[in-house]
Amino acid sequence: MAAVSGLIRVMERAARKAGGRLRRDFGEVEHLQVSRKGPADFVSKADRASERTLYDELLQARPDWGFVLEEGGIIEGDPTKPRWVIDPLDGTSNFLHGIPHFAISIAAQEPRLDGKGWGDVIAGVIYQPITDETYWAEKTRGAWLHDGRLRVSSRRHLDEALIATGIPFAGAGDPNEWVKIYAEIGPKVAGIRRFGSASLDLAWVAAGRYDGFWESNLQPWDTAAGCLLVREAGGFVSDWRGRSDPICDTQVLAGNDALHSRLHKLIVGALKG
Ligand code: 2AM
Ligand code: CA
Repeated sequence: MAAVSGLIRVMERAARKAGGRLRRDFGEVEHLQVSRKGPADFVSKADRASERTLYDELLQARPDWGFVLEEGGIIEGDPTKPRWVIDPLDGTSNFLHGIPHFAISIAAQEPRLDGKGWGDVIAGVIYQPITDETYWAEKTRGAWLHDGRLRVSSRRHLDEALIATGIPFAGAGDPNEWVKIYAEIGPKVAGIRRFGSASLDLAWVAAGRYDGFWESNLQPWDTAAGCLLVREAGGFVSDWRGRSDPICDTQVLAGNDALHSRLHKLIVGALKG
């Protein structure tokens, strides 16, 4: 049974409050699909309202901590204290199209001991409002779905592995790089999935649903909580060169030890030629 810390309680309370609002707004989106203007404005309002709720709740709980917000940018706090790294609506395109697969991602990142920049992510919460699932992790204390401990999958062979990815979209990312990597990995694995919410992709790797995940060109708020979840669930996260930063955002490769290493070799091979 997980002993939930005060920090996780604060994060989960904020996520649930913002998530309840997103759930209600998602119900409205379906009605707006057929309107001429479409639901885009409404969705960006829902996104900003979620961020505002998270900001207000977390500021009240930890008044001197700073923020890295997807919408609002960086808000400096006490540099000796951790800061929040927040995606108020991860999977915006899904939300916009009435597809119930999106999440709120909140991470707490501590300053480096030498005072030069930011260090480890010490806690992460990924909340999926539609299923009411809270994935959470704390550094050295494991990864959890509610009070159930998470472990990455134990599959070791590519031909039985289900791998998630993110495909470059709307001018973001390098489609040629993705195609090269896909050409190496796709034919060797049991399946590829692209569900459009990087934080949930990582949470599902931590939960052993996916056996691995790769995507490039992500942002810190997409990956900060999810990387901690995968690591605390016994998995590995690195970039294409095998470097394992606290927040892997520009390139993310995640999986258990065996599959991380196999996928890493395939990516290196794919990009060599
Ligand atoms: P967002 O919803 O917070 O913008 C996966 O590819 C990541 O890219 C998602 O976590 C998503 O985060 C972001 N993204 C932005 N636009 C996207 C799009 N059109 N399709 C898929 N992902 C998108
Ligand atoms: Ca996102």
